[in-house]
Amino acid sequence: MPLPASTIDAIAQRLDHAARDARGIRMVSDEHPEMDVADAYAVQDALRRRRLAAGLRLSGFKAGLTSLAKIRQMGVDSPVFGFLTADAAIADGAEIRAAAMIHPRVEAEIGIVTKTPLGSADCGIDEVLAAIDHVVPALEIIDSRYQDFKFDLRNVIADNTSAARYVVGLAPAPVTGLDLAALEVEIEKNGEVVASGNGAAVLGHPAAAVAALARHLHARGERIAAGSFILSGAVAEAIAVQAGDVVVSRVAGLGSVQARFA
Ligand code: 0L1
Ligand code: MG
Repeated sequence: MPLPASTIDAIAQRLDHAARDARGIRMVSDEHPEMDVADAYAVQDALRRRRLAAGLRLSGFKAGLTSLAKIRQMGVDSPVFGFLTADAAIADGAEIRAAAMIHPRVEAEIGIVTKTPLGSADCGIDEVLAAIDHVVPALEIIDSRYQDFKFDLRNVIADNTSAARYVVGLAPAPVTGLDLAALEVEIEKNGEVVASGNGAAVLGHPAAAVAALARHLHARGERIAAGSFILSGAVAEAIAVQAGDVVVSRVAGLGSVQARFA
């Protein structure tokens, strides 16, 4: 039996307050062990409604758990999806207050901006590529609202897949002539390379993750609007950060993007 609407709204409020107060909370399933994945997306929808009702603007979507290693680790057969709001966008190199989050981590991603609406039951890589206006190096700052960054699939979906902030690089590039799967990425923390990856680490191709997002939204009666910003998924492991840290992602042939924590 699905969780009642009043319970869904109460859980969304709890998660929203945890993010607002930068205070880790216990997993939702501790109190609601019966919560399933459909309930969890209903909580995420309620969280989105709360934020839009508070005046925030939907700027796009994200795919998460997109590496085969993470998918296997979580024992799932599909990535997870979340929403982005415009207030969470940080200018390249601008200061990000670490204390406003609980335990932030940074992921290097390929950011995608759409030029046409996207979404169909059988959306695939070609449909995604045709809908892309430009791509750009991006960083996602994830911050689980759960204590110790510990959760399972339904809990992380309810928590909007740990979405917290994102940084969009300043050098947009047309997708024509670019092989997104072949893009090589190096991630530096405080001047030292700490991780590397490539586009293929994202479900084999970043557009495959966006296609999965488009199919997910289509199944829920929604599409990706033209002009949306999409975080396609991490190309390497997430890097834990604190005040004073600087993380740079360098994408060969595409430029770089920086997150500076204070
Ligand atoms: O964006 C991501 O891949 C993160 C998804 C949620 C899992 C996590 O917080 O590590
Ligand atoms: Mg991510």
